[in-house]
Amino acid sequence: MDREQKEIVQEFFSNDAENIFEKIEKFSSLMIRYSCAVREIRTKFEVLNEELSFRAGRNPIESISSRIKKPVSIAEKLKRRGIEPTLEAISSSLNDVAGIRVVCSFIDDIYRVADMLAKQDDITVVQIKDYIKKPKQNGYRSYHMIVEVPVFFSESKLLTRVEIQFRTVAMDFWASLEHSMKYKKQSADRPDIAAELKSCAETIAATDARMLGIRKRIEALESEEK
Ligand code: 0O2
Repeated sequence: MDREQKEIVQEFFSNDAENIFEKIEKFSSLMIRYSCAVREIRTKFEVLNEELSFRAGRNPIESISSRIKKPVSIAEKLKRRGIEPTLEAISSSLNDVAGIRVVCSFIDDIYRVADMLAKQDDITVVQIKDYIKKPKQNGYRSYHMIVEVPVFFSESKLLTRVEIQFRTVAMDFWASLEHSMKYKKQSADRPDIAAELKSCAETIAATDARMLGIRKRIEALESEEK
């Protein structure tokens, strides 16, 4: 944590020194709520994957990972947006405190699995950003969905937001490397490097489309043989 980050977290927790323990307890309790929401959604994907792989003989989901945003990243994001850093602001203004990444085999698996989740009656879809149909300027592709899921505690039911990022293995490969290079070096923003990265993203998207085409041809041949 650098000095500026330390100051942001200090501002978040200790403006009112008398209440610091109460604040920390409330913050921890909010984070428990997010981690329970993540568990609920992960289980839903695991169930879908098990069922779909039994029916189709292949796994539509390659891997699922999750994270809870670190306190310093939460405080930084609120500050960046000019929002007073309060507990209320975390749950009302941030959609990505709880995050899940679902890596699928093929592009059509993304839409199928996302749609199956969206149709579950305890899930409310709050927002969709389809960076597959409309990639970001730098070439980033992924399907983002913000959902609300109820988390049942001993005396309350709390609707909690989770950000889900759906990607193919290929999109994930590009995004992970792009993120690590951008994170480490300012020079990753140079126009020539940005253009090369974008070109890689396009090659990857074309390969994703060809792989889907190959799978469909194999499926068609297999159903002709039956
Ligand atoms: P981290 O460390 O991944 O959590 P919103 O949250 O909807 O209010 P935001 O943050 O602009 O606004 O949302 P958006 O566009 O849906 O993107 C959120 C996340 O998508 C990012 O989280 C990244 O994980 C991923 N992402 C978006 N654009 C890119 C990109 O160009 N490259 C890569 N590699 N990932 C991207 P964070 O907040 O950056 O952090």
